[in-house]
Amino acid sequence: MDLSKRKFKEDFKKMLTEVYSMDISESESTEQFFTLGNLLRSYSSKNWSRTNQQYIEKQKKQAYYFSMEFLLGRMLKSNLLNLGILDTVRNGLQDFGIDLEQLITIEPDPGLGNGGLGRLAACFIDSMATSEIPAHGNGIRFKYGLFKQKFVNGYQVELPENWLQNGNVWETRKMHAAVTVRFYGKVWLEQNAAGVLEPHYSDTQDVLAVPYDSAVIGYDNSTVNTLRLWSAEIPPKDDITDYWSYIHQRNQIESISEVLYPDDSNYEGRLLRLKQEYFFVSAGIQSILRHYKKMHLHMNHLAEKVAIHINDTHPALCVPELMRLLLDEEHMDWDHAWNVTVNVMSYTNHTIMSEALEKWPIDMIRSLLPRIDQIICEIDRRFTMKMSTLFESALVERTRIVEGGNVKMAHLAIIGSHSVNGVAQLHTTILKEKVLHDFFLIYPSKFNNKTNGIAQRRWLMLANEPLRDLIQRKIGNEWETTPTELNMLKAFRDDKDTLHELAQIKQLNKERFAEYIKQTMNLEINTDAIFDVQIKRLHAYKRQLLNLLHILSLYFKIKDDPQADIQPRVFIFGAKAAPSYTYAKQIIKLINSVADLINQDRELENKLKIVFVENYGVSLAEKIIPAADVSEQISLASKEASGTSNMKLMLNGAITLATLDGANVEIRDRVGDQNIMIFGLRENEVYQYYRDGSYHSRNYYERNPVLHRILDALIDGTIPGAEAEGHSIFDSLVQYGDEYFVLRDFDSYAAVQERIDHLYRDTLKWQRMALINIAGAGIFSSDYTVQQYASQIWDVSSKVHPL
Ligand code: CJB
Repeated sequence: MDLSKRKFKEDFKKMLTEVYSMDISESESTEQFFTLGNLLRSYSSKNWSRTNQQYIEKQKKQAYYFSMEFLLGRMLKSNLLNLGILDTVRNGLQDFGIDLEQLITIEPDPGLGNGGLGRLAACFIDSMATSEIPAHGNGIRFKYGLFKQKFVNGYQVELPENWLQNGNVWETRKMHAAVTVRFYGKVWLEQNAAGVLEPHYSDTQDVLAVPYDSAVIGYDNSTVNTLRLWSAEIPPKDDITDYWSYIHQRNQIESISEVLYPDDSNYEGRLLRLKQEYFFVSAGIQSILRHYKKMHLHMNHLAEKVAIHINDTHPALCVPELMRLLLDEEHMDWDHAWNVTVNVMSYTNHTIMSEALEKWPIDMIRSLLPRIDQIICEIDRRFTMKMSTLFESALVERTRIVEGGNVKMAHLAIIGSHSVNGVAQLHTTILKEKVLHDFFLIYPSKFNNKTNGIAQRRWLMLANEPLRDLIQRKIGNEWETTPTELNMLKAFRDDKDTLHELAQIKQLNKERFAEYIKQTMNLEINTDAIFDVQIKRLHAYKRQLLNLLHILSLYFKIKDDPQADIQPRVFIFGAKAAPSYTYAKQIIKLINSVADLINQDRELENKLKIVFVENYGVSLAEKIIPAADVSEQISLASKEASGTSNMKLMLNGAITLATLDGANVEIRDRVGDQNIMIFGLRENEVYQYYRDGSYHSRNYYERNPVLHRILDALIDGTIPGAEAEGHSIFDSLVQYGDEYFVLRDFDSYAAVQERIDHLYRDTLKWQRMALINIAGAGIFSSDYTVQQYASQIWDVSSKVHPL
C-alpha cells in the first residue's frame, strides 16, 4: 500500500488518542503496540472485505485448510512487511522515539501448534494469500497454546501459555456467524410426510461455536484471506433452573477450546481431543455450507465451489460430517452425497510413525457422536461390500475403517478423499510402497506428492534482514515473489567479495544471538566457533541423542588432549518434549546435564559449549536460524516425513548435516553432494534390517572403543545429576535394541562432523557452500507448494503458474 511517513505518523497519533486518549509521550509499549495493531487492521480492512466480495461476486471456488494447529508466530512485523510499509513504519516510529524491534516483543507468540505440522499450516496461509489463492484456514482458538517450557534443575517443566491474557489485536469475534455443534444424545430416523427418512435427536448437549477471524494479508498484493478459529461457548439460555449445574456445564463446554494437546507425532485417545476434532470440523463445514447457499446453487455442485483440505487425520471427521449435512439437512441421497464429499475432500499424511495414527474406539464415537457413528459404519459397510468384489478379503480387512472396535481415522480420510498426499518425495514413496500400500493398490490415482515448503518472507526477509539486503543488492528483488530467482546468486559463487560479505553477515547474526544468550542465559559463547544447530521437537526418531553422543566424543578428545586441533563449537538445541513422553524428557535432562558439565569446565572454555534454549518456538527460531552454520537433520532414514527447519536453515546459509530422509533428499538433489554433508543408513537399509533382524546394538557398544567409552559415561558418574536418566538411556541403546539405530550411525556421523571441522576453516570454501544453499532454497518456498495444491488438488485459481 502507499503510505507516506507523514501520513503514518498522523494516523498513529490519531489512533492513540482515539483508543487510549493518550499522547505519545504518555503512552507505554503496550498501548503503542495495540495502537499499531489497530492501525494495521484499519489499513487492511478494505482489501479484506473487497477480497471476500470478489470471491462471492465471481463465485470463485474456495479452499478451506482444516488444521488442528496454526503455529503463527508474532504477526506484527509480518503484517507490516506484507502491506509493504515496514520501513515507513519503522522510520515513523523512530521519529517518535519508539523502537519497532522493542515493540514487537510486546506481542505474545501464539503457540497454537506443536511443531512442523502447525508451522506448515501457518506458512501455507501466508503463501496462499500471497499467491492470490482463494483459500482460508479453519481451526480452533485455543485459550492456552502449547505449554511454556522451563528448565528446573535441567528437567523440563510445563507452564500454561496464556497468550490471550491481554487480548489478541488481530482477531474479530463474529457472533453473527456462530453455529451450533451437537454432542451426545440419542438419534433415530423417522419418515417424514414425503416419505423421506429424517434424523431426530433428543438429549443432546449443544455447544455454540463462535468464530474469531483474522486477516491473512498477501505480500505486495491486495488479497486478504481469512483465518477462522472457533471458540466453544455455552449457548445463550434464559431458563436457568440450577445455577451451579449451569456453571458446571459452561466450564465443560468451554474446556473444548481451552488447550492444545501437546503431542507431536503421537496421539492421546482422550475424549476431550475427539470433542475438539468434531467441534471445529462441524463448525467449519456448517459455516462453509451457509456461505455456499448464498450462491443459490444446488448442493450437487458443491465440489465446483468448495475444496476442504484435511491436514493430517485430526480433521478426518470432515468426511462423515459433510455426509451428515448433505443427507440430513439437504436431503441428498447417499450416492450423490458421497460423490460430492469425495470430490470436496483431500488429505495430507504427515508421518509414518505408527503411534501417531489416530484410532478412536467406536464406542466412544457412538456415545459422543451417535449420528456420525451411523454414517461411519455405513461408509465402512459400503466400502467393504464394494471392495470385496474386487480384492482379496485380507486386503479388504486391512483397509476397512472400523476394525477391532476402532475407527481408523487415516482410512476414513483416504476413503473419503479424492487426493492423498505425502509431504516429500521419499515420504510419498514410502506411503505408496509400504505404509499405505494396500490403499495404493485400491486407489493408485489418489496418491500424489507435495513436498513441503516455507515462507521466505518470515524466514529470510524478516528474520535475516542483513542477508535480505545483500541478496537485493546482488540480484534485485524478483525472488521475493519468484523464489527460484535466488538461483541467480550462483553467479557469485566464486566472487570473493560476495563470499566475504556473506561471512560478515553470518558473523553479525552470530554476535546478535550470542548477545541474546548472554542476556537471557548469562552464558558467554565464542562467536568464532561453529554454531551447530538442532531445533525441533524432542523425539527419539529425530535422534538428538546421536548429536549428544558426538558432543561427548569431542569432550573426551579435548579432555585427553587439551591441545587437540579441534575447531571450536557451540551446539545449540531447542526442543520441547510432550509432557507424557518420559524418554524424551530424560534426553532433555541428559543434554542439560552434559551442558552443565561442559559449560562449567574451564579447560573447555571457548572450545565447546552447549546452549539449550528454553521454550523453543517461532520467535526463538527467528533468532537462531540466521546465526546457524550447521543444520542438524539427523533423523533415522524413513522416519522424518519431510522436515521444514532443514529448508529454513538452508535458506539462511547453514550447511545441512543430514541423513537421506524426508526433504533432505531433495535438498541434496538441489545443491549437489559437495554442498551437503550426508551420512548414515539409507531408508532401504533400515527396512532391510527390519526384515532380517540383524541389527544388534550391543555389538557396537562392545566392539567400538570410542562408543564404549561414551556410553559408559552415561552410567559411571561422569555426568553429574543425570544418573537415572543416563542408565535408562544407556539401557535403551545397549540392552533394548536401539530402536532408531543411533549406535549404528554413530561412526558415519562422527566422520562427517570431522569433515565439517576441516571445511569450516576455509572461510571462502564454506561460504561458497552457504551461497549455493541459499541459491538452491527458492524451490522450497511454500508459495510453490500451495500453488501446486491449488492447481493439482483443489482446482482453485492462483496467480503464479506452478513450476
Ligand atoms: N509432523 O509436526 C508434525 N506433527 C505430527 O503429528 C506429524 C508430523 C511433522 O509435519 C511436518 C510438516 O509436514 C513434517 O515436515 C515433519 O517431518 C513431520 O514430523
